[in-house]
Amino acid sequence: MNWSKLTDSIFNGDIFGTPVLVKEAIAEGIAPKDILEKGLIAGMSAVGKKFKINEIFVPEVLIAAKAMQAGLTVLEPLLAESGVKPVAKVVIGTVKGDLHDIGKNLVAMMFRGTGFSVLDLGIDVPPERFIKSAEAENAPIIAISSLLTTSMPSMKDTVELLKKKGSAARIKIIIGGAPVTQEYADEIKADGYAPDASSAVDKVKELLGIR
Ligand code: B1M
Repeated sequence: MNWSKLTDSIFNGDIFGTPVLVKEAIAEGIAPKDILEKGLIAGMSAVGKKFKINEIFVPEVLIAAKAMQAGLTVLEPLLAESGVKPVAKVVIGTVKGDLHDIGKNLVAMMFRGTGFSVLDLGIDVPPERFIKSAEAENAPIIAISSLLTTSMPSMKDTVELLKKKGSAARIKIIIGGAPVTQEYADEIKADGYAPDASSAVDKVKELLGIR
């Protein structure tokens, strides 16, 4: 298998070519786990690296994520059969009072693209829902996005509500979004902050002790 063909097809956002290459790899008898890790995830990691250093921008990342999704659609039933375990589950959403979801979707795609399982609660998510969902899904991470200074206090409410729960010891909260800063995360005692989608993945891996 020529892995660079598959990673390039993700990097270039080739929505039609990626599933074809995945099907070819399956036909060659390559393990679904290898196709996922050496092809799709490697391609998306390359996208994340370029995005982080401003060599590519949001539109390219969204298109790459679509190509990744197209490849995953072919691979997903086989992965389920072969028992490839997701890295961990992330419950993600946009904070209560806030309808912005483009950045949150990008963060969710980056998590999916790097092997995490994601439960996306959508927009306008109240603190109780974040916590109940993470508890019910046994997810170790809640990822909260906010684009409005007026909706940021609901992040604080979520952190405070979690601290009152028995599940607080095993659930960590990471926050982000244009007006959010590391200082704000420290102030509200969130476990982590990330300025962009690929840093969010790095931060969650760091919090979970995953290399
Ligand atoms: Co709104 N809006 N908007 N808006 N909007 C902003 C955010 C604003 C800065 C525009 C401005 O005034 N200059 C301003 C907020 C001001 C403030 O609070 N400081 C604003 C306002 C005021 C409003 C309304 C109140 C306007 C009104 O109705 N009067 C209203 C609020 C509605 C509501 O939410 N209750 C409103 C509505 C809207 C639209 C519906 C029209 C639309 C949203 C469409 C949608 O999301 N589906 C919209 C848009 C598009 C914007 C701007 C123009 C673009 C936001 C965006 O998608 N950026 C925005 C101005 C701007 O940012 N230039 C603006 C691209 C996206 C990829 O970036 O979301 O920052 P971003 O995500 C980044 C990082 O922040 C980070 O990763 C992403 C990329 O790597 N990140 C995380 C995000 N979440 C993360 C979570 C993490 C980690 C990283 O961990 C969990």
